[in-house]
Amino acid sequence: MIPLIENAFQFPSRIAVLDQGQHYSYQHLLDRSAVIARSLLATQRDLNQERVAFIIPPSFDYLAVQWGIWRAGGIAVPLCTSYPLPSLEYVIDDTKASFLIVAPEFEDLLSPLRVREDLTYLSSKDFDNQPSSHLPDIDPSRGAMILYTSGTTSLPKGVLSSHQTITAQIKSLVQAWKWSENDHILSILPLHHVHGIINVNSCALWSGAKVQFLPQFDAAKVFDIFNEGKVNVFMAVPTIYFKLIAFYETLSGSEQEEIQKALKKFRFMVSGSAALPVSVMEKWKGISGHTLLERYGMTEIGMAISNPYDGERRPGHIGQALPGVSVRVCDEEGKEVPPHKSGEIQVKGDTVFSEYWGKPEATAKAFTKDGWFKTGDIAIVEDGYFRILGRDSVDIIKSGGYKISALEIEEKIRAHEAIKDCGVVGIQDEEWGEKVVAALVTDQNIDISELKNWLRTQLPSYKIPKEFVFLEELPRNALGKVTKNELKKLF
Ligand code: MLC
Ligand code: AMP
Repeated sequence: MIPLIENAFQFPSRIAVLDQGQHYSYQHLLDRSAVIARSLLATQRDLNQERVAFIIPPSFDYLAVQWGIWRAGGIAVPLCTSYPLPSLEYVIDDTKASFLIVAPEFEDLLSPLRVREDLTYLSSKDFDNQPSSHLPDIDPSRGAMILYTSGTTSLPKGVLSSHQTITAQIKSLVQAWKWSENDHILSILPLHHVHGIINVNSCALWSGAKVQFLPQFDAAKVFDIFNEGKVNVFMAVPTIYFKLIAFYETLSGSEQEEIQKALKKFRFMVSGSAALPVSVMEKWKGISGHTLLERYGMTEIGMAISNPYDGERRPGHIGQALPGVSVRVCDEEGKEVPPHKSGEIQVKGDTVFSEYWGKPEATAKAFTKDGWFKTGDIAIVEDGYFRILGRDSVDIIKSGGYKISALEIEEKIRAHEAIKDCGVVGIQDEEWGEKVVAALVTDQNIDISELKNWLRTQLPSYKIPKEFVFLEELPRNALGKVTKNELKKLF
């Protein structure tokens, strides 16, 4: 039994999704996902946790495929729609996916994979009615989804979560944030990460609420939809609020007034995935009348800490542990520290992932002996509110809500024939939170725009450094390690 899908049978006639002007009921989603599940199964009784990779823009089709994979007993592997082919192939190979489902707009990009014999290539529009047959009974402890996250290793790791884990993540948020069937959320975030998948879509669908899609963020379109007066819940990363504010400030007085009126009617608005600058929080309050609810999470744990729905939402703080989640702060020896002392956030509970896919050593290293997940985020508790102070690694960069590994980018840049060495760091930036920048060592004349174009064939564009400096050599300490804090000062 997959709790999220079982739940949907309670409200078949309610509208689940609004997409490109079309309305889809929960029954429609259940029917379409059953068609997809039966097509995937063909002659098998159960996909038995085979991995099914799919590349589909945020849409009704995305949800129907995600649910279809689950109902067939597969593990869903959503692919990032802005990845170039090598990054997509890495995920497909690492998960050893046996199916790849491709939306029409990605056919050209993915067509080189059609010839692969280890991969059944399917078009997302090709599923048709199969003779009705029983769908497998799925034990919730089975694997449900693998999401890729960058870390302190150069290659991204797959985070495996079970249906049980996903259910616990959803239930915790539905309770804490008082979701109901009267809610209507705008879904604008990419759907290969927990923020969009769990917090936005899955919480809404669990509650019998409505999900309205806007497949690509666009500030003008977001405000147009808000002005229609139907959306009452919004969740985004700080960069999106920054961009919305910047656009709002270009509008005329009457346009601003219309937006203000629409926003005041919202039930609540959330910011997360990166630190919310107090200035953004205050400006947004001035526009919308809402104090953004800031919360903290991670691909491996879903959401762990949140400012209260009803109580004080404290600027610069992330709040308290969410229902069903245990959180502690530990020093370097692994000993829990008292309030007002900083340490690493560690998390335990049913909301925590199962394993890094195919990486038992990395999984073991990520947990303490007594089963707490080590987030690598450093925090302090002040008057009952957690406040993030930083991270234990300079090689992890958060830009516009995306986690980026400096090591992955360095490795790609070093593969360029003209580059002898390079160092990548994240520097503070108002818009992006952190901005990716690179120091290059070369004895040739390099055209930066050519280098960037070459990198675009290797990496998604959001990982490409936005600034470069040239150095004779990288700053290193006595042990020969690049001193990244010195590098940051150069930008
Ligand atoms: C886009 N660009 C970025 C970027 N996004 N650069 C750095 N960081 C980013 N995040 C660059 C593109 O490469 C492009 O560069 C230019 O900006 C315009 O691209 P775009 O696609 O038109 O940008 P836009 O649509 O404005 O995207 C910005 C954004 C997007 C903020 C909407 O980045 C986004 O959706 N971020 C959300 C990520 C997310 O969901 N994270 C949750 C992770 S889960 P060029 O050079 O080509 O012009 C998690 C756990 C938790 O963190 O707690 O939630
Ligand atoms: P990801 O691996 O993409 O899931 O990103 C998770 C990371 O995002 C966390 O480990 C934090 O570093 C960061 N993060 C998420 N929410 C917040 C927040 N509210 N404030 C600061 N950092 C956050």
